[in-house]
Amino acid sequence: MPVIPAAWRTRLPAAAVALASGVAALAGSYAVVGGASTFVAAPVANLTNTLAPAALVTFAITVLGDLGSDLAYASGLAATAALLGVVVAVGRAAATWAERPLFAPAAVGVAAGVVAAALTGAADSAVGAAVGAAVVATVADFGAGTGTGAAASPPDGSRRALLSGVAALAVAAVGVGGRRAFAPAEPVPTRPVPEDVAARLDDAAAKSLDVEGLEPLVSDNFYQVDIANVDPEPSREDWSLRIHGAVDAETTYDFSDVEAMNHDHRFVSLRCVGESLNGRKLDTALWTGVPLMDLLDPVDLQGEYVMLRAADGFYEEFPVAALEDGFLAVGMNGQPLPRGHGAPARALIPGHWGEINVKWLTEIEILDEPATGYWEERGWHGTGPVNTVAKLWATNRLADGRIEVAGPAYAGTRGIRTVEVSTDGGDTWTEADLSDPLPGEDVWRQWVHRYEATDPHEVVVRAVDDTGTLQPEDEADAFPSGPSGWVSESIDPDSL
Ligand SMILES: Nc1nc2c(c(=O)[nH]1)N[C@H]1C(S)=C(S)[C@@H](COP(=O)(O)O)O[C@H]1N2
Ligand SMILES: [Mo]
Repeated sequence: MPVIPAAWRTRLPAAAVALASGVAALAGSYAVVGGASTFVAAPVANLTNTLAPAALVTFAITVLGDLGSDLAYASGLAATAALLGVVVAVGRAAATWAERPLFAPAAVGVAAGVVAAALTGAADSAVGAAVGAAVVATVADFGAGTGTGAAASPPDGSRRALLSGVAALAVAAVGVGGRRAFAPAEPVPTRPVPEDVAARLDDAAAKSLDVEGLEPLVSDNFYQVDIANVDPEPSREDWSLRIHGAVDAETTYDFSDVEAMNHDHRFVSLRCVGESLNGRKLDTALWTGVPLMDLLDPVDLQGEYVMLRAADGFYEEFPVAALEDGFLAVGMNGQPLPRGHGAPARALIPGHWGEINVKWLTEIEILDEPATGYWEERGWHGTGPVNTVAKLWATNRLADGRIEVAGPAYAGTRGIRTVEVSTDGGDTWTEADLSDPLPGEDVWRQWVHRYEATDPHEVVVRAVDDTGTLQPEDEADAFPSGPSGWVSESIDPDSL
């Protein structure tokens, strides 16, 4: 058996008590504010994301996918619990040093509360953290019947550690469980959909191909990609958009300025450069907002480049020309823009990879020289136009015995001209049927192909964009410039 040094043996239980109090502080904050940006773990978790080495982040995105984001958040939570544990230990040490052991739980609570307040700037979140930490400290001290703090002897120490662990679990169960049960994660404001929006959504529903398992033309589950584990939530009242840099007249708009302008509705698809070739980070919505040029014309742009900045600390740079057809979206599918998609306002830059469609937009800075965006600093090249892709998302056996394959196809502002399908591994090709186009310059279409087959075979699919260019066959991973190649799938008719 490995020998644990005596000094460690006495300190380990104290560290366990501190960590348990840290976990309880986390749970206490969550009980009060939930997944809001004032949750005590939010600033720490978001900072660890930003500081993580580029190679690790790329691995998490391209290999782990959603599990990667979950692990990132889990490590952010752990880092916050550890930080609060250290703070709590300092609070307890202060009580011990002042020879006031009975005050230790209060000192622990105050220490956790002060740090939570400093991290989040929110009193309610801080009180939750303070109460959580103090409860565990109280149980550990008085439950173990010692109250002698960090100097407790090993047997007492182990009992205290055990008690505090149980108490932390109880606080976590009550805090997180209670929150989940009584306050739904994010109440979705459902407003009546305006008639002109409803008519467009009906049109999209009617044009969606009737294929089992294929998402409709307006996505019912729009993907989300965030640098933050906990998204910001600037209110409409607090939000403003500052346009500055190489401009003649620096200007700041607030939300009522935007609301007073003429609104448009646009079908726009978004695709993430970090997705896999046949992945699901490609979706379409009907967005409501104002053309960016309505905001930018009075400002008189002088530079060649632009940096968009956001409330979560995200920033992306690209040539100013791409702003010309850009859009500031404040609504999505007839509802106010949801928090996860950038409320109250996000940029939509037609035909470009998702990453420059900056959410929670707060600043447009015009630059004379090129600069480097958040993802480009981490090695990605995702500020340009999207690659053309045809995806295979649905494979069905029809009642008449035929096989049906279908999916979306997208080529940004180049548009989709045709989609070709091969059912013999790429030797011969047939044109697929396409959904009727939705109005819009930057929107996907759906394709479907139905055929007869009895033997196992390989289906390959490829799109031709509306300039007549065939989707390139060369295979490339998502990193750094987006996935490339033709989607293919082995199909065994007997197993359908
Ligand atoms: N402020 C901000 N904007 C952002 C991001 C972000 O993390 N923060 N992610 C970008 C990326 S990588 C993509 S693919 C799109 C995704 O938009 P969605 O989450 O609405 O689907 O938003 C982009 N805009
Ligand atoms: Mo992305």
